[in-house]
Amino acid sequence: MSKLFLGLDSSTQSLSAIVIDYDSRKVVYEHSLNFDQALPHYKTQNGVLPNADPLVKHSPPLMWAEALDLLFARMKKEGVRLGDVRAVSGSGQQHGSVYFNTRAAGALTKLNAQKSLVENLRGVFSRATSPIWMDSSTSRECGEIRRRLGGIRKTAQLTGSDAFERFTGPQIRKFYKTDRAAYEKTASIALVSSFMASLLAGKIAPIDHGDGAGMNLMDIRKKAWLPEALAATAPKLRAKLPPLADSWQVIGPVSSYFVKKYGLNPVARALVWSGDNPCSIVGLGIVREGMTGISLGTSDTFFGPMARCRTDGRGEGHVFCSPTGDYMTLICFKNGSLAREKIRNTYGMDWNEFNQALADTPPGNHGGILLPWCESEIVPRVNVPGLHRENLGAGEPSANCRAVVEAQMLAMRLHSQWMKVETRRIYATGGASANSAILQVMADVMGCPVVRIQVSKSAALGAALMAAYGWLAEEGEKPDWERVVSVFTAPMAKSEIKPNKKATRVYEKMLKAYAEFERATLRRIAKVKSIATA
Ligand code: XUL
Repeated sequence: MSKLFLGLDSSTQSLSAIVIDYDSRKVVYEHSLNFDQALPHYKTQNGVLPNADPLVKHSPPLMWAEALDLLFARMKKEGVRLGDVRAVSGSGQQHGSVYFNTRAAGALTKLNAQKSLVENLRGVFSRATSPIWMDSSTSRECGEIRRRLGGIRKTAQLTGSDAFERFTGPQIRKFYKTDRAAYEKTASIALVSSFMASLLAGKIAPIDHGDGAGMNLMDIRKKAWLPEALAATAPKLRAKLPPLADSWQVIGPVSSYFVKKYGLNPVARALVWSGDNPCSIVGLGIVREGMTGISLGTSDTFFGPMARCRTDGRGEGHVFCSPTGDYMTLICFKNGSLAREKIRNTYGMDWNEFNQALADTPPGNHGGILLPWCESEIVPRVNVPGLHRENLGAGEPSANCRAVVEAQMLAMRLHSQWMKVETRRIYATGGASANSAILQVMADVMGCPVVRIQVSKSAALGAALMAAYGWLAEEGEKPDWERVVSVFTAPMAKSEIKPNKKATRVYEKMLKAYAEFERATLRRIAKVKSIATA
């Protein structure tokens, strides 16, 4: 019997599945189900319920459960060998929370295969909808929690991140403040990941350390619930939280619901799930300190493992636990493709002309710097959008194209220094990673080689690999992360882009000038703002 492992990914807009055959080292099945299209009766837009308040973003947990039934039904119909699946794990959009009442635990253990999951789950929620990561309605609660914990630096030091609107703790606090009766009726709070794992395991699942770190509730070093954070959030919270667990921990056999209904093997193991970012680093094969992932999308994200826990004193970057047992960072720069496209469009160029502009200008841009904060920026925190130039005129098209890319790469280098990790190889992914001219600037600024990796569904693949790891560990095989992931990720690493040593020396000097200009600009913005509000 082949060793198949199933990885699921419950994301904002869809539920995806990947099945891997561990011995033949192949992905044997891939499928995605879009919530809006497959389940239109929930009336979501891009997976989110419409709301009059633009800051409020909720989704219905029953939609995620119904999607799970639908996806299993499709896999069965399409002849996926579900009986050969040894273990199932999954990935969930981070931070979103599900609120169970006292009936939930009993209902989960007695899931009836004659009924649908939706029918089985009727009456088990103390809150009908789930706030998700796109919700930004909790600024007041963030302030309250941050103050109780001793400020930005301290909050980040204790929980891995400053208090952020989308994080679960501030969301729970808002629920407690605005609907105390429903909060009182809440017996158990789950993340999207642990909610889905609970369905598969037929019991309330633990929250894993990776996703747990995105709550502002977990002691990032001890990997345990942090009493001060719980007290700062809501009363009697400890009793409503499940235990924490390693990301690859086996919960137990899969629920008989999935055995009877879809033909899963009764000995198949249900694992703890994690968040999409922790799962993705496994799916991309980034499992050792020194490997860094950079995703170039609408926003650019920088993520990489850290063997030791360090936190960002400015509270801009996040620290989560990596499924491998190390730590990982996630630093999100909002003005990614957003800014590259804005500058390109300003000068009426297409991508070929943009790349030619990079070729026509020297590394270091003769000292020309552009801070491309076309929209408010997350790292560094900038609330007033604007373009800021030094030694650079707005009438120099080519130099401005180089300046936007150099600034983005210098900002990544500067704002990841707190990690104290030496990047030895960068794994570039996301839409703009197809552009070799941009990757060359990345290699030169970071002073290390860059490889492009194209992994579709990296979170679901990561989950399947975590299922394999957890199953092998339970079998007593002492699996090694690098070996487990290499099978699926190494062949996808295409030709390497090497740094140009001379250019790297130029950027080492330029980093100081960039940092100084950024600091001066932030000071100027703060001053203008304080005069305006005085
Ligand atoms: C991470 C974050 C998002 C979500 C949705 O902090 O908010 O990446 O995990 O993908």
